[in-house]
Amino acid sequence: MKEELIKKAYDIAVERYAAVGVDVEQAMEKLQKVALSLHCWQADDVAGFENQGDTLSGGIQATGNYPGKARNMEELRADILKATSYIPGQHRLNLHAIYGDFQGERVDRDQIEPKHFQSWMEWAKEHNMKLDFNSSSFSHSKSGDLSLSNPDKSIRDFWIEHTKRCRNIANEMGKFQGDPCIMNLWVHDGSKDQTVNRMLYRELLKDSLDQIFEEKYEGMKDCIESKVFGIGLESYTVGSNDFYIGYGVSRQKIVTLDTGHFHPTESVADKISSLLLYIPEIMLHVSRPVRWDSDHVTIMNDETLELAKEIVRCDALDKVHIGLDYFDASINRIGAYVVGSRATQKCVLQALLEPLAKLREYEANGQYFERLALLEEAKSLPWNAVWDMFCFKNNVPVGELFIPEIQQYEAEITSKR
Ligand code: RNT
Ligand code: ZN
Repeated sequence: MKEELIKKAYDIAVERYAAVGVDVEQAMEKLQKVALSLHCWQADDVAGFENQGDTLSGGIQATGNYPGKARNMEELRADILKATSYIPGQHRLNLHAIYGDFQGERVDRDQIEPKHFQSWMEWAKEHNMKLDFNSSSFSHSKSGDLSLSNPDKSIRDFWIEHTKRCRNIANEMGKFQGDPCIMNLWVHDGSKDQTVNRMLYRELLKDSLDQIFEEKYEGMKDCIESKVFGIGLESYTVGSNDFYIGYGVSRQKIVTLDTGHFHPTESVADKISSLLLYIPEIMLHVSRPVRWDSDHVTIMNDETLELAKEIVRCDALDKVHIGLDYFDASINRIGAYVVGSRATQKCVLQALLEPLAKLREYEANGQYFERLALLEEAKSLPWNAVWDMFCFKNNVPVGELFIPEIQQYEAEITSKR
């Protein structure tokens, strides 16, 4: 797109927004500081590098078999760099424990060490990226239906050891990068059919978590993620929303809200303000559930917009970490990263451009027609001109211009895999 056109449209947008009391420059500055935590697992359909047969278990599933997925660490890193070159701003990378640099060695989950992630730390530093981390309870011979809540002590201890080691690795990452590594803990534990032992498994999970969190670290922050149900575990989830809210509040842990992990009509946006009154920070897994926790690519839909608006309305951009979590294996995977990341950023930008002062004035005066009218008009204010300028300033393709570039990378690289 012509530079002149981008500037013209931007200048008009600045004026339109100024008329409703919004400072566009300031909104752009704030957006520049929002680092998304990009999930590494979109690049290879959550396979990882353990080379153990790669069957995805733990109630999650990547559907589709679009050609070109990353088959090893070099390809995964190249694809992620390619994706980030089309996403404006500086972002983080979220690794799972199964993505260690194991050098072809079989390293079991209760044996992983910081050294298996050393090359990641160096690579991330070289590319000016900070790392986040996740323990991995799925896709393993000991995953079964229950990991941290397993009544079999040897299995439970195995996963406790794994998760403790993950916290240590996350701590080393945080120290290395001079910025806390956020470590997410999600376990699939649950039951396909009715259980008569809901309490038992939850007691065990609570006890496992207490053991895992005993060690205090400066370089990392813990977050815990609930879910409604997993595939094959439909009747009961040990780590439910209530379970983790209770745990998070009582232990002051970060709660992770995955937008695919609630009942379809439940508003995740509504949860931000309540949670922030009781816990210090929130981690988000922004996703797109289609009828279930399907992990479709995030788009700029009402749910994501509302979520972004709530963060800004709560003035909580520094307390809410925005991570992505989806894995669509049916389309170009690099394209999936770019579309989902840019959609999330567009939502944050629109939230930052909301004429909040005026809206709050109306609300305080009981002027509800005026509030509704301005909310409606704000939807069509020229935020897209600001977005184009943001992309332009960040040296990434403006508008749909990243499509041919991803097509070219596909023709030259990923289609040949
Ligand atoms: C699963 C959770 C979890 C995973 C990743 C791979 O339902 O959302 O966050 O998607 O850890
Ligand atoms: Zn998630």
